[in-house]
Amino acid sequence: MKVAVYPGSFDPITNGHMDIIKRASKIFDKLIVAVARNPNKVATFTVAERMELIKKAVSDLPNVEVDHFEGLLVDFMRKKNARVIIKGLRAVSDFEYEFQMALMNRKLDPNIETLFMMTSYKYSYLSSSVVKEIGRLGGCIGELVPEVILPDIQKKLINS
Ligand code: COD
Repeated sequence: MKVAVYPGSFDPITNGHMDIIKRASKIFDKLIVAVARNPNKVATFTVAERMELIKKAVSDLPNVEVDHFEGLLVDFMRKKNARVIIKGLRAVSDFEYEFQMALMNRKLDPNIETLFMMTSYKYSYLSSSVVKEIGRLGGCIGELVPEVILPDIQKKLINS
């Protein structure tokens, strides 16, 4: 069984993330969306909230699982018996950081490969930070996040 892991902060999940999830889930038998808990980074949504939002958004994708991890991604990969990390690339600016992480993860575990998927053109400008900024200022984020979780995200952002 080919298992891949799509790790990220997902604070919160956007339509850009969803596009990668949908496309990767067609290639692998199982895709695990892994929410990173980073104690050094202040997140807007708790890990539990981020997982809940993703679960709602992927409810129609039967081979997609939602999980979380703390610590090294390669340790989580081994625990899940997965060898492939999926990453999304939006622009050249993503490349340097992702390239460094891919090489470092392979150094930590030579059995692990990182596969990059190019963003769809219409999501190339989209990030969780942009969603949070627009949402907090009362702007329309309807086309930026999955419809099914739009009210949850709007409510949290207005109150944060
Ligand atoms: N279109 C396509 N892809 C997108 C889009 C979009 N619009 N928006 C984001 N993405 C991609 C990102 O490029 C990334 O691949 C993924 O989606 C998740 O994005 P974010 O922003 O939610 O998450 P990040 O980039 O903050 O996640 C970083 C990790 C948590 C994956 C990383 O820090 C990590 O692996 N941490 C664990 C600790 C560890 O093992 N460190 C050693 C690494 S060398």
